[in-house]
Amino acid sequence: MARVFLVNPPSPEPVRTPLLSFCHLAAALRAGGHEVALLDASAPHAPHDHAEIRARVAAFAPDLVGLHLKTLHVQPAYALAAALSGFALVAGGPHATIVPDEPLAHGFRWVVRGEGEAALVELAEVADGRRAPSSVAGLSWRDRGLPRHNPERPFNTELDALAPPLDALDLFDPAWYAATQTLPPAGILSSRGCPAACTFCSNDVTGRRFRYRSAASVAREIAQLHERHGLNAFSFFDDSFAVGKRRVRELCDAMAALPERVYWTCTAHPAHLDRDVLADMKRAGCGGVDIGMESADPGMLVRIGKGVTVERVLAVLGWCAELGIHTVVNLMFGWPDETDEELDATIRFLERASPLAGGFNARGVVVPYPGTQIYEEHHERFGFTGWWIREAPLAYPPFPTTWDLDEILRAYATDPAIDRNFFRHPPHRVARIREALAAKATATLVTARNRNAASGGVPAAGAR
Ligand code: B12
Repeated sequence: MARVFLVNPPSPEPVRTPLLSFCHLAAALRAGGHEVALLDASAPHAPHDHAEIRARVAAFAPDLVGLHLKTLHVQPAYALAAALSGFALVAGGPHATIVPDEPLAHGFRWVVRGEGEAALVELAEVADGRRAPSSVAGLSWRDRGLPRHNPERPFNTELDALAPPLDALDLFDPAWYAATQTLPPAGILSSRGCPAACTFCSNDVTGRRFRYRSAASVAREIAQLHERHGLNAFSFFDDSFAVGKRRVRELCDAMAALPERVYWTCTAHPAHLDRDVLADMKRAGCGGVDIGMESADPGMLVRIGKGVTVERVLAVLGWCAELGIHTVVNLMFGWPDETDEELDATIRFLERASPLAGGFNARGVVVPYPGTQIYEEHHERFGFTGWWIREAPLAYPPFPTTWDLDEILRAYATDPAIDRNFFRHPPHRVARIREALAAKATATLVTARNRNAASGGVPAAGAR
């Protein structure tokens, strides 16, 4: 039996719900017979001070201390790793998966690449002395000072066999989120992976191979959410919820058959949505869909590998409006080599989509995450190699916490990534992107105001 302490490092952009990946990891460790403690230091009211975090970790006397790494917030994570020197540190998460050598050079002894449940349990067995590190697939480690990368671990295809994530929820202190009762995770995963090949997407952990849980297994988790927490509203955190018409229908049937009516949102690719699928989803309690579109210029949609047309998105928005499903359309600006005309096509689309869409995403300037095609193709040309570690972190303002429209406008209408101007757009285009961000935020506010007026002030269930 090993003792494992997991820490989600403090982040300038606080997250107000328990980290779903920690629920999965902690539940797997417990199911494997190990002792787990955790600290979500990214939560707004959790301890953020390094000395206090170190004291908590030390009090648990762990054999392993695991940190979750995302690219955008890796600098505060490495600062925490330095403060935790002396413990056997293991890194995991999207950033650690893409650049495993980097955490190894920042005080970590181990790095788990990819999905972590089975690998972390096996690493706990290494800590126990029951296993050799070379036998853990997907593990990178320092072997006599030198980085060593074990072979890849295949994607987990047995998602129904995962330990139930709700079994680890008691490890999160409600006070970290200013809650009085245990706070449930905001999300459920019905699948992992996304078959699309978008040039900007950083989904290296879950990858392109689509895998899914049985409808019965998902329905069981939803029923538990209600039994244990009285909750009947949640989001699906799947990369791409609507893959596979038969699968979606089975899942929707299972949700519609639950004794309690549920309300949920998801993220879906417009190519997977048609009127029938959306009607199934609505029947099963779908209140909102987050739609990835990114550009409304036909040539740009091809260049970024989106696999969708402007007409298709408008059709999806029309079906959703007809069925009463709230939509959030994701649009981004500042693509590599984006021309004035291509940018204007997206700005003009806001007007076409506004009468149908529930709103648009916050911010929206393209960020080249490591491992993505747009990073690999352009980092040398534009000189942004290793930006996440070489430059000051991008200072995103926290997301609004209230339905205060002015607060929403402040958070949505700006984006620190435009100041960074990764793809060296000329000044007139940077100015145009700033206008586009403001136009997108305004379009969201106008639709929100109209909806609020129509519903007597009740906020609609929005996607993220
Ligand atoms: C839901 C979600 C969110 C939610 C999280 C809510 C919550 N309480 O959990 C919210 C809205 C808060 C969010 C915010 C952001 N997100 Co987000 N999010 C997701 C999404 C859709 C699902 C996350 C999830 O649960 N995945 C499922 C689990 C199984 O995967 P996982 O989280 O990677 O964890 C596994 C492994 O990574 C590993 N692992 C993870 N941590 C650790 C730690 C250790 C020690 C070990 C051993 C292993 C390990 O094991 C886990 C279980 O298998 C992913 C897409 C995706 N496919 O993951 C994006 C994703 C993680 N987000 C991303 C980004 C960019 C962000 C933001 C930075 C966005 C922004 N501000 O611009 C913020 C960061 C906020 C912050 N302060 O951390 C990127 C990260 C890319 C990167 N290279 O870092 C992703 C991958 C989306 C993408 N395709 O680009 N996000």
